[in-house]
Amino acid sequence: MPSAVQHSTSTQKAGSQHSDFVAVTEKILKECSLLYSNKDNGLVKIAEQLGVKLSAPRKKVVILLIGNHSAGKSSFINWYINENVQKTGVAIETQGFVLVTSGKRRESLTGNATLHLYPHFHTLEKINGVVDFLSTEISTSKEKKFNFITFVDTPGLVDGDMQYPFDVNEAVHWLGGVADLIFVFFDPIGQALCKRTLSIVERLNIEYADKLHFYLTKADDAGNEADRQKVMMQIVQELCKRPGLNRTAFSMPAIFIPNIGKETSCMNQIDLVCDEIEKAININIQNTMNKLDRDCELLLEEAKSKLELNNENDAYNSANFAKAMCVGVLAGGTLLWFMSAISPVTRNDQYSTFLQSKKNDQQEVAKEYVFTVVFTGAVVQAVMWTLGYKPTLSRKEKKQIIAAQEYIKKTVKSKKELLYRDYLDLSVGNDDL
Ligand SMILES: Nc1nc2c(ncn2[C@@H]2O[C@H](COP(=O)(O)OP(=O)(O)O)[C@@H](O)[C@H]2O)c(=O)[nH]1
Ligand SMILES: [Mg+2]
Repeated sequence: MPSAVQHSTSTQKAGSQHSDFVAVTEKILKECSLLYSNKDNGLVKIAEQLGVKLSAPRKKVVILLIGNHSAGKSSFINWYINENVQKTGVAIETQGFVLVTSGKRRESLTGNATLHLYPHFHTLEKINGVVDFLSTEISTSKEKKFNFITFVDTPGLVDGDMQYPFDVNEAVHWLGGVADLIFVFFDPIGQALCKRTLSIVERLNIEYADKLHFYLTKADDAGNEADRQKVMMQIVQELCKRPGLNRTAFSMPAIFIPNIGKETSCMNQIDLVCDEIEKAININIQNTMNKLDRDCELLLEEAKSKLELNNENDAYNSANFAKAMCVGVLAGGTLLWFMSAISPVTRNDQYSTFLQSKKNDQQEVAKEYVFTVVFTGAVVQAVMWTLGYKPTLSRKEKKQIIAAQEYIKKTVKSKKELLYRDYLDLSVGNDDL
């Protein structure tokens, strides 16, 4: 086959693999999310009924970009989504935190709107003043795997007199906790060894080492291969001086934005960044399905123990009721006997008087019976109160729990199996399953 034809066939194949990946991933994440958030019988609602706290899985992978001012963070985002949503330049352009995510139409959201879009970002409010410097850029871009990503662009980090209107170190650290990936960008000409960047990275490395990935950016500006190696060695040496950063190996692919940079013979390893993102998206899908699995088990377990407890409480209450009835009937019987013993009805010596005032006595008897019934009821209540009454589910609640159990066992679990098959089919192929 001529090489041009071969090339176009392989490009077509890669293109169709990409659209398959996007379609299947979108379907899995959307359906999983619906299983949680469905207003009528979503898992979040079922969990509420069972008194369990459950949150829907996150659909998008959060990627935090940090680094010195002018390291190329915003340019990377613009390149990835092929749209200039973020300002770039040598001046300090990004002053606050900007979330860049995909959506139906191009829009910019303020800090408070951002917190509504990302409820799990709410505790960021604890850091004074950050929300005023938080915003979201929604882009309609369908480039690469942008559909499944939220980038978090951060203010360029600098040392010295620069005053941030909030505790920037604290805010970056907090965002590191929420992020799935943290990309640290070092550029060869800028202040690659900015102390603020190093101390933030050191702190992040202690808790989130596995999320951290280091890149030498603007590699086209780093001179020839030997210069580039020298810059990289300098950065690594500086990183290793920090006790919290003493790793045995530092991987630091060298990247540059195609078309922005100078002509260079150096290799661009920007594809490795995209691979890392794709890996995180795959992990996110698997985590989402595993979470669905675990949450189903958790809810079934909770429903089962709620019904079991209800049966136990029912049995306990019934046994106590039987006991209370015995005591009540005995007490009531005794009272009736006692009242009868002194009543003119049974007293022979008063028999004639009884006949004379029959009507009055009938009323007396009726009163005695009513009193006995009330007394028996009171004794039953008192005994029940002494023995204790355990709360039980109403018929409606019980029915709801049984319906939820059925729904999870039949509908949710079988849907999850189908989604798993779709996912494996995508990665392994139908024939190998
Ligand atoms: N030569 C070169 N310049 C770049 C590259 N990436 C970004 N820049 C330039 O570096 C400057 C700062 O980039 P920017 O993305 O604003 O950095 P940020 O402060 O980290 O967001 C801009 O003028 C960009 O055009 C690159 O890969 N190569
Ligand atoms: Mg920027």
